[in-house]
Amino acid sequence: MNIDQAIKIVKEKLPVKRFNHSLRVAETAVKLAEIYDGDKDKAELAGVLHDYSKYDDLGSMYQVVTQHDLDSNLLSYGSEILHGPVAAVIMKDKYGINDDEVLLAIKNHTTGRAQMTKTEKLVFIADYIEPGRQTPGVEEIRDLAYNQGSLDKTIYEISKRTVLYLINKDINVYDATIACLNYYNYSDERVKDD
Ligand code: DGI
Ligand code: FE
Ligand code: FE
Repeated sequence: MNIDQAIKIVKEKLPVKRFNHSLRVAETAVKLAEIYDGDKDKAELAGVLHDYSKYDDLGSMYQVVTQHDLDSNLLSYGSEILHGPVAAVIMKDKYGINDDEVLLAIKNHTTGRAQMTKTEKLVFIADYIEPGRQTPGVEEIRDLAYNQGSLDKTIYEISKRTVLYLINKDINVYDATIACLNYYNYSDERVKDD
């Protein structure tokens, strides 16, 4: 699928605010790809498509999880966690996207995970810092991403904030979210392999 087709299906599927968010995530991911020597085309495509399933009906999402043998723990969560994994399946099966980096970036954009590919990192960060986001403290994360030269540090700081937010609200934290937090913890002394 080329970028124009991607924009078209997302525009037809999502409300205008969410469509505009998707375009801003794509633009931000491309900017980050320029800074961090990533693949701009993959970052852009995954950015445009990442929230494709954001408002899918929950029953159909659970069906995708079961029929495609996705992590059964997903069945304990709502659309917040499901929309990435479900969109990745739809992009592969219905729209024929075969690029694993693009599919993984869509799949894991909400939670992150340990050992992300470059494109996953770019989209994960772009989703948090795109210019429409007004989360308290987001400026600090933008500064890290644009000026401090470390994708991994940026990921850790996003993960940390997300986990603290969830715990404070007594919301369950999904396994991949915790795995991401631990893996990118730069205070931890394990040698990272990427
Ligand atoms: O889809 P977006 O709104 O653009 O952003 P997103 O896909 O990053 O979703 C953010 C939401 O996902 C936010 O409300 C926090 C929630 N979230 C992230 N990690 C977890 C989580 N929710 C639960 N229950 N568990 C998690 O581990
Ligand atoms: Fe999302
Ligand atoms: Fe998003």
